[in-house]
Amino acid sequence: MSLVEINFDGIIGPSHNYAGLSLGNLASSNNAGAPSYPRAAALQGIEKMRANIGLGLVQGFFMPLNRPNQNWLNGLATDMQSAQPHIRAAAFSASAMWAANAATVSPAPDTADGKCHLSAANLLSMAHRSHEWVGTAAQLRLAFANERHFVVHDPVPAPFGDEGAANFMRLCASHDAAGIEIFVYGKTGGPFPARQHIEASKAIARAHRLDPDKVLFVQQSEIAIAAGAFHNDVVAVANERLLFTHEHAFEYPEQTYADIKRLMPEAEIIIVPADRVSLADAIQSYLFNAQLVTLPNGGMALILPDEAQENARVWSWLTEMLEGNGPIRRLVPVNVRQSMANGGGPACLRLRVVADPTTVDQRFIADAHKLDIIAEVVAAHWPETILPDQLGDTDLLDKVRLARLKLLEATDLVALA
Ligand code: SUG
Repeated sequence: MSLVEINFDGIIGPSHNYAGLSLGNLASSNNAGAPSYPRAAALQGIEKMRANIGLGLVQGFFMPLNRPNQNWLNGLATDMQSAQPHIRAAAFSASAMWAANAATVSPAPDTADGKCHLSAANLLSMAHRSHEWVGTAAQLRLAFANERHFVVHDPVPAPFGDEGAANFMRLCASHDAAGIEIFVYGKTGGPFPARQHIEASKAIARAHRLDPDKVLFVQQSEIAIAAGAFHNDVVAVANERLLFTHEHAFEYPEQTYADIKRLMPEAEIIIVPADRVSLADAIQSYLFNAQLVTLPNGGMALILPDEAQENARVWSWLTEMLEGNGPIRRLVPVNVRQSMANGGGPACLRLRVVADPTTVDQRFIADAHKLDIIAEVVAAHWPETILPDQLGDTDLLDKVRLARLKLLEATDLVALA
């Protein structure tokens, strides 16, 4: 059995729109009310998956969830026609596209029972995300149904907020070796909420049966959250023995680096200094919201948003780093602008799972042919554009529901309907 990293991307759903729902996420607030382009958005996501397959990476995907979420509206005793605008927008959001928030994943080499553990995230800090977990958990239970290899957990109970893998990092000699797991929680974020609570992180570490000596709980810096780093993966990313981080990502950086070195002496830490790349530039460009991946022929690549290349200070720091012959050997910019405009970069769109791909339900594993089929459904059925005042429009709601059903049919996943 060979354990490899599989990146599962959330397919961008047909209801993708800009409703300004995420306080503390500057892109979401700044683009509130702008027209969205769901078809272009989903095709951008599919192109990213194609490019990653082209790099030799193993790629999977998750289906969009059923939106609007009438079950959630039922709980609130309303429907799309009569709900208040913010409730309507929350029920309609395509936010499950950001699969990094779907779950926290502890691969088999790290756990006491030798199984890969996945905990669906409750996402309860944001109303529109707090109802994702029901559909997400159902999907995880289908994709990772093989109980010899996987354990899927329900979310941590309220009021302890959990944002999944966006506030989690793993360092290891290689993906298939036991590693250390780093849970990053927030306490305060100035005017913005700290979404990840330490109680949730600790509960997940226990549920996943991690070795307490191989786990760190690290505090996100208040100034990073206040500057718009609503998730830790906006200011830091790890892969194998490398941590790539902004100087101001953590509240106690020196202690954090020392703890990492204590648990894993061979860890390497690349720190981007604030005098070269400010927190504002890091958050605007999403340079850290990159997929830091190991290429099949060795060496790492950063798959980052085009916005990082367009920021002169960010790009000059990155190109200098590349010349320094460090572990990161390639920069691969990708166009995910529709997602970026809601604060979701390349890393937000994917959930990493280290597993033997043959143990995963094959319907969730991508190849070029399946991506062609998915792209055809998107081109035929995803709305071209959604304007903010259209969310109660019954024609649009019907179109969005039908589009998802067509995708479930085309991928043999009608069981998720
Ligand atoms: O939770 N945006 C998402 C972006 C999630 C990014 N994920 C990671 N960093 N891993 C969020 O804030 C905006 C939706 C809107 O405003 O319409 C939104 O939910």
